[in-house]
Amino acid sequence: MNKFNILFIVLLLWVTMSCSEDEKTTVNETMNVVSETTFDNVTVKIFSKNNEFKTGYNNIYVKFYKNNNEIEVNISKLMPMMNMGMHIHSTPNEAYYKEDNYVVLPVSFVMPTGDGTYWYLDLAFEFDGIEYTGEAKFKVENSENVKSFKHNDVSYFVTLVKPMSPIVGMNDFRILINKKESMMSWPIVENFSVEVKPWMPDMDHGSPNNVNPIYSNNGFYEGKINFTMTGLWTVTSTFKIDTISIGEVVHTINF
Ligand SMILES: [Cu+2]
Repeated sequence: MNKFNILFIVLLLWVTMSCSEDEKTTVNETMNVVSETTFDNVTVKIFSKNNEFKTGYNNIYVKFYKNNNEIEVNISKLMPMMNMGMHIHSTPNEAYYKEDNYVVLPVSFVMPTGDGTYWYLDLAFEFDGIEYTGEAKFKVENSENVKSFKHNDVSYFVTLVKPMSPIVGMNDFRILINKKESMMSWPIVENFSVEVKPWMPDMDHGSPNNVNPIYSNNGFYEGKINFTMTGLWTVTSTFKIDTISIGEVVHTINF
């Protein structure tokens, strides 16, 4: 083997090793502690992969600690709730699951934390034969990602899930639709047909080749939107049941 070959192999090994190291540390590097609450002697830490939670689709990551050591608890309740002073309400959420030692709870926050209000996880869990219950509070900032409309006195919430990092050209378009049945019940909506229309209000033009979202699963509808240039776009989604329009929402995307 000549010198050149050895150099090449060393270089290849170095590149491979640094890549796999990057992959391993990505989760920790981007995970931020959003809040920390202690229930007697157990601490609940809430994490986000972004700097903060925003209205719209988020994963809430949760870990439990005793004496600074991670512990595994038996959860019997993990519900995202908002306390608005006069009343409390929940928000659209999926079942929680475990991933990389985190308990992961996908939610769509329908409103931001405001004056005299707060978001919290309503928690009940057991560790070492002791039952713990309480509230783990956290903050939700405002965003443009959740819009709502009313039809027959029922409110529908439409969460923009994709694109979160829009590009010039074709973008995956993904929305989540929930119906507010009560303060605690936000079921998914499966029976809408959706028409999507991107528009650049400052320039008075739309774009060609958009693909209307169709229902996929778990309340998500998937389509494509074409942003032909950067700038401020409105994306109007019109909802129909049996070809009859029942409402629309407008999401604003600026990039
Ligand atoms: Cu609220």
